[in-house]
Amino acid sequence: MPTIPRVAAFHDISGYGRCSLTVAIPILSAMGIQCCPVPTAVLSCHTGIPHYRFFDLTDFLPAYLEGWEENGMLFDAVYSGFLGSCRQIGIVRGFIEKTLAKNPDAVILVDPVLGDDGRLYDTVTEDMRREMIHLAASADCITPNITELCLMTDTPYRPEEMTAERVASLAARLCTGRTKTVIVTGIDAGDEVHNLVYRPGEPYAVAASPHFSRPLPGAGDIFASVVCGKLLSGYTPLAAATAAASFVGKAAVLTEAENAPFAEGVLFEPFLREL
Ligand code: PXL
Repeated sequence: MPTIPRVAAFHDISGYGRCSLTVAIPILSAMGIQCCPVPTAVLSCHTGIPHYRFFDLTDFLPAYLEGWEENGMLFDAVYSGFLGSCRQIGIVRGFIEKTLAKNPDAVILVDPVLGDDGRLYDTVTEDMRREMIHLAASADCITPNITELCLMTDTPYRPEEMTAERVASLAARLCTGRTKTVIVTGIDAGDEVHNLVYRPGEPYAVAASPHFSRPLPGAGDIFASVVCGKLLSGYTPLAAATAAASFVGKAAVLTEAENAPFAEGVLFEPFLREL
């Protein structure tokens, strides 16, 4: 039987808007990786779209994961994104610890989904922000956007002051615990968007995509899902970030060319076979 890497993916499922599990599953599958979802919440659409309905699944998670444990299920990676409650963040930490005890080589990727454009998402509380900082320290690689970088380092959000050096020095503060790679996404750099890869003891590097003229919800989830798949395929963090920036860039160009409404998110499906 071919070895197909297996990822436990802790994200919500939003029925409309192309984010979280509805991007992680197709992207990982297209890369030849099995994505085993752990749905953290069910939403009718993501929280950036009006009239969303949100159902937190925290109470179901312990039994869900116990069922996996009783079957002895093993994972090559744990990948988390949008989490529905503070308690849930602790549950993900517990699952990471158990996974690493069984497979010390497992890749742990935490996308610390907290907010964008300088503010927390609707469902994210101050307690969740603090817990997310703990969770991030148990990951090999984290992928905060600029807002999340500021929220996690108690830094006022002033994107105009975010030079590459400043971003790298804030990223360095997040290299605690297990974390060896911080990829800061969505840095506005004029006609490009930069994603800065920081690893302690190495010069920082940048993976660029074209600049988008409007917010693209879900772009961070698409980016992190490609990074996850590429890290599992043996790419270096910079090569993984470069592949992710290129994929998001192509999808963003199409989204703008089609003038797709905000609620559609990023039109990525036509590019899946290129992964
Ligand atoms: O794209 C991040 C994300 C994921 N899941 C949900 C969200 C958001 C951002 O708004 O609302 C439910």
